[in-house]
Amino acid sequence: MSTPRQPVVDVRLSPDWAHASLVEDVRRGLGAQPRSLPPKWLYDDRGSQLFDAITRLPEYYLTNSEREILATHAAAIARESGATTLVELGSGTSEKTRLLLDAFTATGQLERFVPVDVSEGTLRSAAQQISAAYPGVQVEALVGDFTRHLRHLPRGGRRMIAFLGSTIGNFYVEERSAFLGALADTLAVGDSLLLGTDLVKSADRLMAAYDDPGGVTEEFIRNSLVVLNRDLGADFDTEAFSYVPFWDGRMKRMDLRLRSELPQWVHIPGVGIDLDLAAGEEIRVEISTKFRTELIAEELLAVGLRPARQWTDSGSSFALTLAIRAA
Ligand code: SAH
Ligand code: AVI
Repeated sequence: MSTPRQPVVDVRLSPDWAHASLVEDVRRGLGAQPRSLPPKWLYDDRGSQLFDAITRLPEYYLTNSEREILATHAAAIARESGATTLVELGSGTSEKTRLLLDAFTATGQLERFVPVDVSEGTLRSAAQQISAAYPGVQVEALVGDFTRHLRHLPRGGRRMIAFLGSTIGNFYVEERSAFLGALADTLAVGDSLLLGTDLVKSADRLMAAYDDPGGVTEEFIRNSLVVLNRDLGADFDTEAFSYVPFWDGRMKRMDLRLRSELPQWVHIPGVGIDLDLAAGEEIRVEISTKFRTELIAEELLAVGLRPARQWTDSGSSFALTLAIRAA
């Protein structure tokens, strides 16, 4: 009987590096107008748990729609990618990814799974569980920032990078094209990208998905201030903020903000800045862009990734695109 292999965990996000990066992001984002925060700081342990709870909300259709596509087409994805290494960026719990792992192991082609995430606790626990469930697959987890650490992805074999959940929608448009370009540079000719994207739909349905009656999404967004209070010694009065989600039809994105209902002086000693927030002033915590299928194909082609297949779920809510790195 063979002993199950232990996951290898490569930590590129040392506590010092992560802290310096948080300080820099907060200085740049909160110091500017309009004030904003990058979404990667939403995923401390509590934030990761809250996101997991969001994926189970009946209004948050994204996860189930993508799961339906994976359940239907995972075998075709395994076949057409021909990948022997599956990389997953922003993998979180890798729960839906099991559908891919099942299909890739059924063909006998999969040698290695490389989940990548900033949220170390969630990643370590997912890596353990996947190692135990797929003993024939070497799990090489990477604790890192996918905007900074792509060069640390293991090389060799035919690779497919999965970027699921429409996490690409959380980038601003210029960050998105830079990121897709960096992904294309990382891939060898014939390697592939599997990209999950949420599609444009009615404002009512989108608002319901991002403003659930139980307030889970609100708590997830508000948790960004809890992170700043804890990690930077800030003194945000988190209860003095209200949650303001809205659909920006021009930019085709949900815009998720926190509005200070009172004038507040906020000290952020870890960054060495003070914020003078007026009553009604807003901080943009996250955007979530929604796509048209043609736009996705255009953006991929522009960086040398040739869309080979595109699938949607039965409700046409969500798309998965398999693109191959062209010569
Ligand atoms: N792929 C999962 C999780 C999506 S939530 C799904 O489809 O359900 C977004 C995930 O990306 C979180 O686990 C978060 O920790 C991770 N993440 C966000 N920004 C990141 C970054 N810059 N680098 C690496 N991981 C990041
Ligand atoms: C991870 N990301 C794709 C989610 C989204 O839908 O944009 C994060 C999220 N924010 C609020 N709810 C879910």
